[in-house]
Amino acid sequence: MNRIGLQVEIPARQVNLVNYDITFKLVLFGDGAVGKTALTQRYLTGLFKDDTKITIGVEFHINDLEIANKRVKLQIWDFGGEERFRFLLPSYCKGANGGIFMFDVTNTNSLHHVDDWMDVLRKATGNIPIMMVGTKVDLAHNRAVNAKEAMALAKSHKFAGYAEVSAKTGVNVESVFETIAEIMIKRMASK
Ligand code: G3D
Ligand code: MG
Repeated sequence: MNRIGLQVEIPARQVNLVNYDITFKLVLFGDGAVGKTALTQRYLTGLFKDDTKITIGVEFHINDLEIANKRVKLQIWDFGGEERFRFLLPSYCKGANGGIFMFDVTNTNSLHHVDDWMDVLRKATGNIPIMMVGTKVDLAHNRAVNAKEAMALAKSHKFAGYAEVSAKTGVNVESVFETIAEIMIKRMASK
């Protein structure tokens, strides 16, 4: 087979891989059991599995989306929030373009640990855009954090935005990832 024949045979998928306009690394973080893995799975598969296994160390996933006429390859890094994995956090954050701090609206402590998480994050990443996301809003009867309080904290920590989601019902799941992707694009354009 001649050279030209070989070129014609390159599979379309492989060609597409080099065509992505932008790749963003997005890190998810927050206490164990706030729902990072469930949110990621809901976003990627449209399903809520109530038997997510504890995340050991870090898992990462890729999703392709189109925002503002740009093709974005979103790398979603899902961090195991348990204490014994914390030593991994600075290297996990390396090269991140954006982040989502997640807490569980039925668990006040998970919100109040925001300072611990952000201290490490800011040291490791500088001034990347980070959204604050309250999870499990389907559990309205168990709600312990109100939106006003969360929003005030989000403002005082200079988060790029605040949203409330449920991986169970799917509410706001897609829009959170699209919003942070848009913010990352804007941030990139302003540099
Ligand atoms: P983590 O990855 O942050 O550690 P997980 O958290 O995604 O593993 O979720 C921890 C638990 O919370 C799981 O329950 C999961 O099903 C539940 N959960 C996650 N998101 C939601 C949600 O939006 N609504 C409700 N009702 N539950 C949620 P188990 O029982 O497996 O520990
Ligand atoms: Mg997990």
